Amino acid sequence: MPARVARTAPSRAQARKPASARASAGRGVGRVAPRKKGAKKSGKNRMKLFYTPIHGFIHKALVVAHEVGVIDKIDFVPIYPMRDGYSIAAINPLHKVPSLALADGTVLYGSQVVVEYLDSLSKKKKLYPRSGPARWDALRRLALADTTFESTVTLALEKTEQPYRKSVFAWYWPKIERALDQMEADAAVTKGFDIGHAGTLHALSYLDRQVGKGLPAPVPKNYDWREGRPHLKAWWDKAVKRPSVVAHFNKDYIGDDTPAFAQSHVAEVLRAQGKRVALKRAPQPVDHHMG
Ligand SMILES: N[C@@H](CCC(=O)N[C@@H](CS)C(=O)NCC(=O)O)C(=O)O
Repeated sequence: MPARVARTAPSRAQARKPASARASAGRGVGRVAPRKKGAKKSGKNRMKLFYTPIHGFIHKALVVAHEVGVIDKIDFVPIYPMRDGYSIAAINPLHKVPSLALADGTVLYGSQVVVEYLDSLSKKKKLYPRSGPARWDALRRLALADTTFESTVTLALEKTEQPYRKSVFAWYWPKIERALDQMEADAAVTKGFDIGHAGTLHALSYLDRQVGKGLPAPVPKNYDWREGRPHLKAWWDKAVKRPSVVAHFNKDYIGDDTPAFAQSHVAEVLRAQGKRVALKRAPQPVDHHMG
C-alpha cells in the first residue's frame, strides 16, 4: 500500500466527546461486554484486551472469552488502529488488534493465539475439539473464516486508495465467494459450537458491515451472502442468539475510548514489563493514514 501522509487524527474536541456522541457521527461504537453482577474487578491477574469496538461486528475474541467463562477477567481497551493516539506499537510490533496483555506484561497477538490462550484458561467449555478429525475440521473452518475476514479487510482498505486497484477486488472477491460456499457446505453438516464457528461469525459480520458500506465491482451492489446459502443463513440466525454474541453484537460502546485511556493502558503494560514509562508519555502517531 503506498504511504500517504495526510493526517486524520481526531480533534481534541472529538476525543473528549462521549462515546455515544461519537457513535452518532459514525465512530466509537461497539460495547464493553457487561460485567456480571457482583463480579470483582480486582487488579491482580486481570487481562487487557486491546480491540476495536465496531458496531455490527461479532468479535471472535469476545465470543470465546464469554463462551469459556473468562469474560469477567478482562478489561477492555478500545483501539482505533488507523487513528493517531491509538498506537499500540510499543507493546505489539505489528500494531494490530486484537492484542491481549496478561497481568505480568506478556502480550499475545494474532487473534488465533489470543483465542486459543483464552480457551486454555478454562475447563468450563473448550471450543477446541481435543484431537482427531473434529479438531482439524474446526481449525480448517477457523482458517477459512479468518482468511475471509482478512481478505475483506484488504478490500476495505484498498477502497480508500485513490485510485484503488481494480485487480485487488478481482483477486480477492472470488476467494471470498468460494469461502462463503464452503461455509454453506460446512453449515449443512457441522454441529455444536466450536472455534471455527466463532471465527465464522467474526468473518460474516465484518463482511456484512463492509458490503453495507459498498465495495467496488466485482462485488455486486447490495450483495447478501445469505442468498442461495440457506444452511449458512439458518446457522447464522441461530448462532447470533447465543449469549456470547448478544452480549456485544450491535451494541453501542459504553465507556472511555479516548486516546488518553488507550495510552494509559499501554503504559500499564509497559510498566508490568519492567519498563520505565514517563507519566505524560506522548502517544505515538500511527504509521499510515487511510483515506
Ligand atoms: N492476523 C491478524 C489480523 C488482525 C487484523 O487484521 N487487525 C486489523 C483490524 S483493522 C488491524 O489491527 N489493523 C491495523 C494495522 O494493520 O495497522 C489477526 O488475526 O489478529
